[in-house]
Amino acid sequence: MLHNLILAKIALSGNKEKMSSDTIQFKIKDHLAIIHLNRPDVLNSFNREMALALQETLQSCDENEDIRAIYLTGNGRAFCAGQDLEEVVSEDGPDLTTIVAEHYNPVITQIRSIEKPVICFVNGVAAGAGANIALACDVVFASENASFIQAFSKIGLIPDSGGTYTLPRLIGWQKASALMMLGDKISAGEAERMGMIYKVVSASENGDVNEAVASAMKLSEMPTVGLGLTKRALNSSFTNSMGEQLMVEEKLQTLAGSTADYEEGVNAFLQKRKPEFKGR
Ligand code: T3D
Repeated sequence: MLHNLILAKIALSGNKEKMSSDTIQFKIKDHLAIIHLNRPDVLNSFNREMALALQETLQSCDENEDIRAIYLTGNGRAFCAGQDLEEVVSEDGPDLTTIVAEHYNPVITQIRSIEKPVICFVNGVAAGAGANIALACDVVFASENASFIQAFSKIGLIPDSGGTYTLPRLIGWQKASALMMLGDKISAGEAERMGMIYKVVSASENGDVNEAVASAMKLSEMPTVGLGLTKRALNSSFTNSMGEQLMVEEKLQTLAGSTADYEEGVNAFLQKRKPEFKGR
């Protein structure tokens, strides 16, 4: 049973005021944080409130030592349709620079820098910033009826939310370039075949746990420090030479080897029992 439904607290940029927002739903099950984007009527497109609420929620996941993995998905039929285009045309809406600098860049930086696995389940269409937020996550599952659209070119924008960094590294420069320029819709199956996502899974029925949730639960019980250091090593591999990366591995393996979970893992193997990892 999922429990501990908490309305995310959001911090308005530039002041310390906190307010509740129901645009993000945040639950904790054992050691797993479960985050739902919750603006289903507009396909979970991002307005300022939801972007700030997501940042606040991710920050609390980072700070809470009991949380050892994060699962991100959307409510309703979509994962996320990117920027709320009604907001950008409203008179008091944020400008483009603010949207990128204060909404999307911090979210991508958090997803990549939190040293815990972030698992995304793309439950439906993921467009624009919504697609690139999903692709920034550590393990991306998608339901059979999900799809991905680099929708930016259709409205005269360039891909943001780390897309120009992430997508060519996932699927190669040529395919990334074509998808970003043409704005073609890619099915979940095609995304898996291209290496854009990890795996397509069946949508859960009657509340049954699907493979994405099961994998997230499993990751939340694994050696958290080791997984976090794996993420740190992968992050640095994008810009390092082989020699530099070998040095990173040497340093981070030493750190991983000093954890109680490493000791437990080795002992459990030798004693032929199931390990009980504590995330330390
Ligand atoms: O200034 C800036 O824009 C900076 C931001 C940059 C980052 C970005 O993310 S740019 C990309 C923004 N997103 C898009 O361009 C995608 C727009 N949406 C779509 O192309 C389609 O909705 C989808 C392909 C995602 C899904 O199509 P479909 O046919 O399944 O659904 P629909 O009928 O188009 O949408 C359902 C409702 O959601 C509809 O409202 P209604 O008619 O029921 O009242 C639609 O207007 C609303 N909706 C969908 N996407 C957005 C949206 N409302 C506001 N903003 C959206 N992005």
